[in-house]
Amino acid sequence: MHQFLLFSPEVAAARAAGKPVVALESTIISHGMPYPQNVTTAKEVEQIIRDAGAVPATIAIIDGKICVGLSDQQLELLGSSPDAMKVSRRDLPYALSTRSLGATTVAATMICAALAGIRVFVTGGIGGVHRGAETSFDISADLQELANTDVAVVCAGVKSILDIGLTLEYLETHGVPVISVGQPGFPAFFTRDSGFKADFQLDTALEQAAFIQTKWQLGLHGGVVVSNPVPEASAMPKDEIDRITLQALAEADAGGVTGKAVTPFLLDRIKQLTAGRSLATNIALVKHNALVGAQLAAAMHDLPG
Ligand code: PSU
Ligand code: MN
Repeated sequence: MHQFLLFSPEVAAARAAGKPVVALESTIISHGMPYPQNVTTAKEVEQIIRDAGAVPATIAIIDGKICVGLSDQQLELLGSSPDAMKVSRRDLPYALSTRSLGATTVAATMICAALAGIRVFVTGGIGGVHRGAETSFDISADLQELANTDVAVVCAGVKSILDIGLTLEYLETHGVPVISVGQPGFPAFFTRDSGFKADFQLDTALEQAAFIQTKWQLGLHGGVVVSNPVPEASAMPKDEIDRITLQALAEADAGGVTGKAVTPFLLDRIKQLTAGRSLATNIALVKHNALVGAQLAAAMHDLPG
């Protein structure tokens, strides 16, 4: 086992028993939602995964270790510490060697999940190509990780704070398949329709698992995006989210926000400008993704090698 990995008792037991395990990220806890809803949601999401027959493994950097599976106290610590570091691929060696408290992004969670032998990972939204990337060069490291690391990522698409079309182009260039669940369209996180189609619609966990297994059996390394739209009843009105997104983007621009601060700034402003209503949508979509991810992990587990 890798020297930096530390499994919780629950995840260690699941590994020993050969049960399906689902990875969860922690930046969504520390930077994606306010306290205490972040901690409550994290626990509820874990329970949805257990109820669906898989074992949740929330990943974070604590005391110089990659913790795979967190205790209630560790979830509380992450959710309530304003200075938890947002850790992507670049930041992992720093967070570990300085023993900082680190919340892993999609990219860093994929790296840690792969080290731990976990092949399915559930989140809310992935990072992508930012609007104006042709001058800012702001492209999330999540996309490059999807290009290289063998983990399937269940998400509700990408937020319209990003350039969704360019994000899909980037994924195509790097050979990352984008699957959609239950509809042909690629979802836009708060809304079900981004105006773009996914590459392949695969509605059942068995079909998704067979696709992913085939990719890796071919030696085609890298991730798969499994995009699952927010449930209809929890989606936000498109015109409202479009207006607020433009305002948040203008404020980020005027405030000179750059680098790793851009995404948390935009997420935070959207939360404030929707008076918390976007939080309810965010929670609903993560829970729905947890169910789809647990079913996918179980299906992959049951496939004959
Ligand atoms: N998008 C969301 N919610 C999030 C994030 C992105 O809708 O919480 C977080 C994820 O952890 C993602 C990270 O991996 O932001 C991407 O940050 P950046 O754009 O700096 O790569
Ligand atoms: Mn960025």
